[in-house]
Amino acid sequence: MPHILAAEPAPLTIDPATTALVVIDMQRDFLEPGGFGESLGNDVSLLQAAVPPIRAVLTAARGAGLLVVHTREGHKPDLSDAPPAKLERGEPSARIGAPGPMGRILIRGEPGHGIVPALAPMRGEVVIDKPGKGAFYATDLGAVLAARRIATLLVCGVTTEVCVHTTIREGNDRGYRCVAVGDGCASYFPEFHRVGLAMIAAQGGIFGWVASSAAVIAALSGTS
Ligand code: C5J
Repeated sequence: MPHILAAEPAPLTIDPATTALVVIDMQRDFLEPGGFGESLGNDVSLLQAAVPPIRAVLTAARGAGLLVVHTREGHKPDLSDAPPAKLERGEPSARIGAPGPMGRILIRGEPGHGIVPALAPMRGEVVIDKPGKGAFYATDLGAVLAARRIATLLVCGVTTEVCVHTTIREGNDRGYRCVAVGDGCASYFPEFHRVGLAMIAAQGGIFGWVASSAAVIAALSGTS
């Protein structure tokens, strides 16, 4: 049954049957103390703040029978799916494929590439390994969503201005109604998080909508 979701710039109707929750890159290397993100000098507590809201939205989404998709950013161990322009960037010791505190940086199968235990995918949930920032690029996400006739994406995860934003832009261009779950997104840069969300809902919702985790949970439980 469709429900009204309170959101910016305006409320929208969501139907659980055609809505997916997409959790972007909640990976140990980005979030955990002692991981790659922290080794670069970032305050990972800023990203950790998104875990409880995402956990609550995951529970509500599972309860409402939504398609749940988790993504992980990373590359094959031989780096054959990583373009030179992505490999060349940063200090050599902090580049993709270099040894990091939790294994090779952004390499599939390494400990740091895994999703944080609090948000571990459940059996049957889709896990998309993506080599880019957007979840549609070089993945079968589009086919997965089409098979379920999904029209609306509830998007959360990290980081707001990079992989969440790119995925919402990709989804918007593909015709999906994209809703960023604001407090379920986070960035190492608070101003990028704030402005990133504002950009989505600006100009009448130029890329989509922004809603709180509480509003999403209320809509999914039919109490909004
Ligand atoms: C993500 C990044 N997931 N910031 N990656 O946003 O490099």
